[in-house]
This record gives sequence, C-alpha cells and structure tokens, in this order.
Amino acid sequence: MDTDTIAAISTPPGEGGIGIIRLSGPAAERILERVFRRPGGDAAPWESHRMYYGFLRAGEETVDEGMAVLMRAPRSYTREDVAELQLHAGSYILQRALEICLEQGARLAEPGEFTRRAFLNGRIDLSRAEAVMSLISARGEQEHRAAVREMRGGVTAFVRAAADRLYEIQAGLAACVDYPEEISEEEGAAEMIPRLESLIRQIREGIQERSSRLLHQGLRVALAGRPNVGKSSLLNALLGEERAIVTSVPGTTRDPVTGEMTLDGVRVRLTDTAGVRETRDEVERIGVERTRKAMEEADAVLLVLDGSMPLQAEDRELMARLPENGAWVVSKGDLPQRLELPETDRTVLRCSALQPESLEGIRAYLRRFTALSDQMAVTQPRHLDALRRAAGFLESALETVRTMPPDLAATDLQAAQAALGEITGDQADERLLDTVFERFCVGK
Ligand SMILES: Nc1nc2c(ncn2[C@@H]2O[C@H](COP(=O)(O)OP(=O)(O)OP(=O)(O)O)[C@@H](O)[C@H]2O)c(=O)[nH]1
Ligand SMILES: [Mg+2]
Repeated sequence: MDTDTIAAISTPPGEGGIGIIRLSGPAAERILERVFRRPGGDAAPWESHRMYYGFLRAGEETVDEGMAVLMRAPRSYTREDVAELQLHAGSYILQRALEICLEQGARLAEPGEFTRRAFLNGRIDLSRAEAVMSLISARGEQEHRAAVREMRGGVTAFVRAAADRLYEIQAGLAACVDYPEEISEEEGAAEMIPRLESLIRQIREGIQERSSRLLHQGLRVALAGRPNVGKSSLLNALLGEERAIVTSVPGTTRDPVTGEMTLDGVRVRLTDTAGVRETRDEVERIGVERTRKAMEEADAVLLVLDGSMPLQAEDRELMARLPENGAWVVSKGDLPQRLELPETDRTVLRCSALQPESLEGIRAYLRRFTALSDQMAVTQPRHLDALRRAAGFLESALETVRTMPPDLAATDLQAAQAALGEITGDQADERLLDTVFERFCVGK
C-alpha cells in the first residue's frame, strides 16, 4: 500500500516560537539522519522516542537550530516510523526544511494523509479520525467535548453495538433459510420483527439531530421587530461590538446582519433583521422578506418591542405571528416606559442597550435552547446520514418480513450493515476516504 515516506509542515503558517516538520514512512529515519546533525553524537544510533538537540543541515549549509525526535513503528501516530523536527517557525525556515526532506526522497503529504495512514494501519477507525479533525476545529467547549467523546470511541462503540445486533438478525435469517425443517418462515419472522423494531429504535435514538445542528452550526437566533425599536442596538450590545449600523431613522437595517457569541460553550449566531413594516421601497421590502425567512429558520426569536412607545399595529401583527420559540423583548428600559402589554404566557424580557447588566435575562432565555444532552450523541453530519440510511433499510426490511417471505429482506439487511460500516470505515472505499480526508489540514 503506502510504502513511500511523506512530509509536511504540521504547524500553521506564520512566525512563531516553534514550527514542526513531520515525516512518516520507512525512510523517515534515514532522512532524519541525513538532515539533522547532533553535535558530538552523530555516530550513535537514534533512540526511539527521545528528543535530540542539533542543527538542520543542507550539505554544508546550516538552516536552523532545533530539536528532533524519532518514533519508531508501531509506537507512533501513523504506526509507521515517524520523525518530527522542531524548528523555529519562520516561513523561509520551514519551507526550506521541507524542501530538504523532499530532496532526500520524501513526498509532500496530502491533507490528512498522516491520519489516513493511522486509519489504514488500523490504529484508529474512521469516525475517530474525523473526531481528530473536529477536535482541531472546535470553537467552543461543547463542540470540543463532543469531539473528545468521539475520539475516545463513543461513536464507534455505538455503531459496533448496532452492527453486532444486526449480524445476529442476519444470522437468524440465514438459519431459517438454510434449515427450513427446523425453523419455519413464520417462526423466523416472528423472531425477527421485535429485534428489528428494537434495533431501529436504538439507531433512531442515537441520531441527535438537534445536538448535531447546535454543534456544527450553532444556535440561530433572530432579532425581529418593527423599524426603530432597537434591534441593531441590542445586537451590538449582546455582541459587545459595533456590528450593525444604528440610526434614529426607521428602516436602517436592510440586509440581515449576523454576529457570533458563545453561551455555555455553544456558538450562538445572532441575526439582526430589517424592521418589519409595509413598505413601497423595493430594497426594504426584500429586507422584510428576509426577516420573515430568518424568523422561520431560527431556533429562537427575540421579538423586540419599543418600551418607550405605546404598542403599534405592526407590533401586534408580529406578536401574533411569533413562533413558539419566541420571547418578547421590551427595549429602551432606560427611557420613560409607555408600553402596555396584553396578558401573556410568553417570556417577557426587559432590557436597555445602554445597560449591559440588563441583557442577562436575554442570555438566560437563550440558554434554554443551548442545553445539549451529554449522552453519547452521533453528531457528525456524515455519520448521521449513514445512520439515517441504515434505519431506512431496516424499516424496509421490517416491512418485508411482515408481509413476505423473510429471506427477501436479506438485501436490505446487507445494505443497512454497509451503511453502518461506512461510519467506522469497516466498509469504506477510496472515494469515501477521499471525501473524509480532504477536509483535513495538511500535516495532520
Ligand atoms: N435610549 C435608548 N435608545 C435606544 C436603545 N436602543 C436603541 N435606541 C435608539 O433607537 C433608535 C433605533 O435604534 P436601532 O438599533 O437602529 O433600531 P432598529 O430596530 O435596528 O431599527 P431598523 O434597523 O430601522 O429596523 C436609535 O436612535 C437608537 O439610538 C436603548 O436601549 N435606549
Ligand atoms: Mg436595525
């Protein structure tokens, strides 16, 4: 399979204290010996997993001073011989160092190729390889926690358990096909039905759509209301930055403006929208259309009402159309209050964009939507897709078993097994691996 030696710069571009070049493959040790000089110790063989001080050399030229380590197979990230050069992180130094390694016979690594080798050499399964990438790109505590859970094998355990139960069902079916005199079709079907039902339930429970969306896209919150009530001011106050334009002219915001903050480690995407009113202005009308869309797509809606003014017809209309997940936010609390609200079961939050402490109520309200189950959740979109397909094939198999000879369900059971296998990589073809690893960074 992969018998060449790959090399890459494993640290991000830019200047810094340390930059790392990583090599993996059978020639790693030989290349390391050629390019890295250990003062006084060049004759001694390299000990595995030991850090050495020395100089990166290209012939007689000294390129940098640094440290190097050799990790012999199989005790390495890829299970191949791995060498790492810790140099100074300067773009010239690292490019030159990489070139020197390539001159000595290494090949430039593709994105994620080190991790791909770890997978191909059986050190980790595919879902764990993906967890490594999620871990690197985690932007909040919750994303990070989910990635750690996946990296430690949560998804693998879930999928393997489901696959094992499916094998049992397949074995039961094979028995009733092969030994019809011992187990009749009716008996076989009667046994399969509850098992299939329970397996489908188990898989459906593992599909955590909401958690997945929260982790990968963040909580989507829309700020809505009629013009000039203070939506943009509130957005800016919540984000702590001047993100949207604020003026005393109604109809200031046209395009939705989005900003991000984190709440309890979950990313929250706040969208400020155009104030909703009947308008003949073409641009504003399109903006209002987008507001309606943002409200529909949001996980939570903050309907802003101007506290310094009596309720208007436009407010009432929006209040009537506010979805379940919406709260009333009474703004401009620092001004004399002239708003009277009808009796309601809604959450009513009072605030002022000028008083940061008054925003705590809004954050507390949004926290209701950011709670993620700490249960093992399958949250990667690719895994969810495979699980959904597996559940679909099992449902179709169940339908068959209920109405037809059970052996006709065999194809669907196999397809379900294949879909589960895609998650762990037990049944992964090159194309699938390419799509998984192209998301990776070079050097990982
Ligand atoms: N005193 C006071 N004034 C506020 C507050 N929030 C907003 N304003 C003022 O109200 C006016 C409108 O504020 P915006 O934030 O632009 O209102 P908007 O809802 O985004 O308006 P459109 O974009 O036109 O829909 C501005 O003059 C703000 O300074 C507040 O909490 N207190
Ligand atoms: Mg605005």
